[in-house]
Amino acid sequence: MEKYNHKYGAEQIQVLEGLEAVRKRPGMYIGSTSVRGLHHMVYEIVDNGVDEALAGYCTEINVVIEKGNIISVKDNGRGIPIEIHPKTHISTAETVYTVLHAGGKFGGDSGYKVSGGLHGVGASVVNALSAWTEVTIARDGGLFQMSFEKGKTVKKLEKIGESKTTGTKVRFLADDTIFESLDYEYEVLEKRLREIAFLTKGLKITIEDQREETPKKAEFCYEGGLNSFVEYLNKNKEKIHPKPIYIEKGGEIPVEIAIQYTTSYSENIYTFVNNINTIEGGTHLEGFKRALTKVFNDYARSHNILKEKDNNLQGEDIREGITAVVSVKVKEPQFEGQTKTKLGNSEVTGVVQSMVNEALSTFLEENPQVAKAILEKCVSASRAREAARKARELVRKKSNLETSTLPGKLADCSSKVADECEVYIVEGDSAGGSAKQGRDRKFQAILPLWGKMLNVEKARADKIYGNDKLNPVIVAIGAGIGSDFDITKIRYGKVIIMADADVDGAHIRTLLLTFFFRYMRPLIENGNVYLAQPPLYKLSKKGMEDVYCYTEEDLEKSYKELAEKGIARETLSLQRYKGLGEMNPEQLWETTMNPETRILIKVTMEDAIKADEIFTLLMGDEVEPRREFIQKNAKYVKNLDI
Ligand code: 0R9
Repeated sequence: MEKYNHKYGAEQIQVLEGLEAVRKRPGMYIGSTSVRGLHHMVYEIVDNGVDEALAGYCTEINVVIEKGNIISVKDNGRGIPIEIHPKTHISTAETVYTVLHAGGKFGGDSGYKVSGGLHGVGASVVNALSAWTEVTIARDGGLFQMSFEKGKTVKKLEKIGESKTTGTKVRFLADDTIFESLDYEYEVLEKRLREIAFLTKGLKITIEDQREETPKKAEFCYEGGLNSFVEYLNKNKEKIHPKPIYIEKGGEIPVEIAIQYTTSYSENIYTFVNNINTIEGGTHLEGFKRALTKVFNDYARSHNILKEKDNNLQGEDIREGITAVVSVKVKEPQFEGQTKTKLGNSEVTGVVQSMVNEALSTFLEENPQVAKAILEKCVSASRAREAARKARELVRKKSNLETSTLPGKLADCSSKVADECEVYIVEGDSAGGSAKQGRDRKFQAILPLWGKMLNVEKARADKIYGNDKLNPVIVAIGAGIGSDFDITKIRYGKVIIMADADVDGAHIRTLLLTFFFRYMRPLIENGNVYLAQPPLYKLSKKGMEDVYCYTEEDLEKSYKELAEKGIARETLSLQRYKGLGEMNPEQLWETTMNPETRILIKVTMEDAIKADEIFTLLMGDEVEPRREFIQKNAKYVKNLDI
């Protein structure tokens, strides 16, 4: 049996120190040690397989969540090189797994490494943060294996058999002393793998969850690439033209774009850089938007759809109802913004802009039917915008939107320093009453909402300004909506949605999140939107301080902890809260509003996108998918009033 043994040299000692640094500050390398970071461990390994696919050598990647939360990722590429590396004097494969950033540095990246997780840190970080890792390589007719514990080599690469195929398989168990939890969410991994498959035309990706009795499975492979992505995003929407518009260009900065318009009023543009979702946009999005506005205006002018006297269509008119995916590959991407998901490379704007200018104007000339259908929609959006402006002015005059008249239902706080102020948007009048009494009026404002909400899916901005449910929310926040929205004017640093933990509460939450997502998006991007988490249960006993539990697991944990203190389960009385209204003001303060003890969940763009998707499904025009969703989720949506 061939062995790749070697003494540790100076480089190897440095290596161990490097991986020790990763274990000391895991957050710096993997983003966080929450489940989010845990999922990134999987993406890092999958990305290495995707790189091999982009280099043209791998056609399939298989991901398995094995029992005990062990992850296995296998690709059918060339296999990681096994020969002794001239610099480290150990096998290249071991080098990749033990030297920080070695994948790129040691030239194994096919010269053009474009894929990469959020942090692009690679195999050695995953290895450092795993209780154990096992790597099996099929290459040169042999099967080779090596293994590690907490980043340290415990079995050097050795030949364990023969193989007729080639490929790499990595199995690892994330270290539970580093991560808060090892519970992978199948749906989260599935969604990301589907996304990668859309972004990597022709690559087959499978996922299997073996943790349950009946394993969950999915397989993704899209020959249509981004076209399939856009069709998937629009599957429940009414399309304005049958096929997505597809543009692609190679070169130094490859760009791939698919566009399809629907009859909806929202704008859904998803952008990716090296397969990473750039939620905050950036220079590629900027270039895309500029070109879109110019091409449609030029076409409308030259085909007399816009007359000489007419104003140009504005960007937002042209983007109403658009679903688009923009994917670019950049060799040295600069990520900026709060969550480091905004592309900063200035050279990308011009590249995207000129390629869209050219390809889209050619497409419109060659497909006049499609051009006409889209422009009709844009012109109608522009008229609606004009109507909205008038409605807004009317409302402003009526209710002094921009001056001091706040909604009558709002119990405002006394502080005027937005950063320290919070507004609780509370479902129902009775909960609103308790919240008003229980709050700290210095910095907490309460806005009760009641009755049936407006369906924002079916309304344009003009209807929203005049709406008696949403108008108080807009006025209380004080920063306008849509393209008028000005984050510097917000009156509260925290906008907190407080709704019951039942289906009606979920309905209100979905509605408000969708509204914020569509009309006050910077509020979510800036991290100002929160969900309050009221307790589900109260455990009490004479002489004992009440114990509040926020989840089922929380309740079980509390029972256990109290039992350890000699308080038996049978002696405790359990109250289940059906709604916020059941709590008195003091209880509401203690459990849900006191900054010292409450639990607040910060809403991310991903939450908002999910809410928007559910919303489109529930409120949109397509009946069949809605029926399917309700049937599938019948036990949760029994009381949902739609
Ligand atoms: C299951 C996850 N897959 C991987 O981690 C993986 C890495 C990898 C790879 C190469 C091929 N397949 C891979 N799968 C590879 C091979 C060759 C050149 N470049 C890349 C070759 O045969 O010449 N590697 C990624 C980094 C490295 N290999 C290297 F640094 F070791 F070269």
